[in-house]
Amino acid sequence: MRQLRHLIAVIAVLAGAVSLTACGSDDDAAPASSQTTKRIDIKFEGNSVSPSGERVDVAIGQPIEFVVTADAPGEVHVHSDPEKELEYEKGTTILDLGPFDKAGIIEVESHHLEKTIVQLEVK
Ligand SMILES: [Cu+2]
Repeated sequence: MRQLRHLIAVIAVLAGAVSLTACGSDDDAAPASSQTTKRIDIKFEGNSVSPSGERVDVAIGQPIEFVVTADAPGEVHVHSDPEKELEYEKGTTILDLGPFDKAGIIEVESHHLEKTIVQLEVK
């Protein structure tokens, strides 16, 4: 009986580790950094997106999350190095951009709409 309980505990730990690495994980996961997460709300509706080209300041090493609300699925293109394509679903999707470790301006675009969503000014 004791061994079985031990096995169950091991499985629970493994399951926890897997869910942490999964995409679009719940937002109750502990942040990797001590800096507060920068949350940017992005709303797609028809052929428009808001924000639309605004510049947003973020700190070097600061975790960044997009909270995307959309009426159709799509993806955002992050002009970081390396570049990232992040897909979102219809409804609300949380996209984790992770922190950036270099100063600079990173454009975030919707290629589908041919619009710049935000320019992240990392400094
Ligand atoms: Cu692009």
